[in-house]
Amino acid sequence: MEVKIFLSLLASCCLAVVNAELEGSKIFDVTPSNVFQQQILEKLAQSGIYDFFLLPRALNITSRVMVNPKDQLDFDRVLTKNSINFKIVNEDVSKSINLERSQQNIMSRAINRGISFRSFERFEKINAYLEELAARFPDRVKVTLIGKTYEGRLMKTITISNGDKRANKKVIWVDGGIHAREWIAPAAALYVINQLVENFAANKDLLATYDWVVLPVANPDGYEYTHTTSRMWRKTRKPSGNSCYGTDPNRNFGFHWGELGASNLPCDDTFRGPTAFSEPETQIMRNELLKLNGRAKFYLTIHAYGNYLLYPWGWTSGLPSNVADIDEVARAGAKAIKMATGTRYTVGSSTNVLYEASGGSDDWALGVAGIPISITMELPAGGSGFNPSPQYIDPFVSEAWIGIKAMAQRVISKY
Ligand code: 0X9
Ligand code: ZN
Repeated sequence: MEVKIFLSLLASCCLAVVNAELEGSKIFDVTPSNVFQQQILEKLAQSGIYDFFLLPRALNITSRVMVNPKDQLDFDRVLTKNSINFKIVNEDVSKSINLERSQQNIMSRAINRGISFRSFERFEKINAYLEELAARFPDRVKVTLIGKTYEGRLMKTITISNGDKRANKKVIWVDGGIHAREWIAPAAALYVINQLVENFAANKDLLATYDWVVLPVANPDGYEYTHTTSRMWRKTRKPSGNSCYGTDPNRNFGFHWGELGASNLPCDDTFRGPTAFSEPETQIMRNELLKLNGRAKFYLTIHAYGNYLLYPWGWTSGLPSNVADIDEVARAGAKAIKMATGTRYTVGSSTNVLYEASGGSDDWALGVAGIPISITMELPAGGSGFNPSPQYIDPFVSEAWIGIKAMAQRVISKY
């Protein structure tokens, strides 16, 4: 009994810590219907005051933004004054996050061994799962310590093969969790691992001529911070000046670094960092991808959200010379998902279908590492918030896997 009381006190204390800053925050869907309204939304997005989950990108396209209680009056005024269409899709973000946490707690208590796709796993448990697979399937699985994060967490990749030990096989690289709060991304990367290793017989064709290297959590410090302290954190955690923390890893890669769509202000969510590759986490990714030395043919980075299959470039509206090949792979993914579940994905270059954002890992993978097929997969959002609630992890990640398999098959048959 006493233990129960203690546990519930502990839960209420920590929920409050995680969500205090989000109490009363609302999420708005806003849709500009003329150029003037779109410019206003772009200004609001650039102001750094509001947390745009989906940035404004075109007329009649809805963007989603979280607004703190202290800014709501002003925000409301701007929308009303300019007759901008909006809908409040979440009246109090802290309440949905509390709900997510209690569902998380229930599920993770129910499952104490291995990983599950019924709750979002913590970083240590994800690493433990990788090691467990290496111990259970030593012929087909290798775990590599690739470096340490700013806060000292161990970043590990898992290399999955069919056990034939042929050196220098071609490689498919998958990473998830470059952005801390996009919890569904590490879950999807884990599902890729789970299927390739534990469901090997069904997927062995994907491993016949290729090895897969998966980095399930590319920004572990940020990921843990979203679990312990601030659910909507996006960046890494190294102090970056002005008493602000973190760099947006997806603005920190060294290809057209610091150009459009990347902030130079340390407190902004899209801060590009003081220099290209200023962050240990992006350096580690760069080094690993370069070590593959031309073997990697497909770079896939998983994000959330918006149902997009994006490809370079994100720094210009121009297109890479092999755009037809990349587009074909991305469309194969979108088509497979559409046929399986009916979910629609938008396919196109980042700049042309989403927005300009330079310093992304996908642009660097193609532009510098020379990986011919480079794609950012933005998984769907859940409900009114950022991520699906835990009961939807399984359907979301298995749907993503259908698209990933189709893209991989296309790459394997072409290269
Ligand atoms: O803005 C981003 O970094 C990605 N969207 S997200 O909502 N997950 O933050 C899109 C990145 C697309 N790629 C490039 N712009 N290079
Ligand atoms: Zn992202």
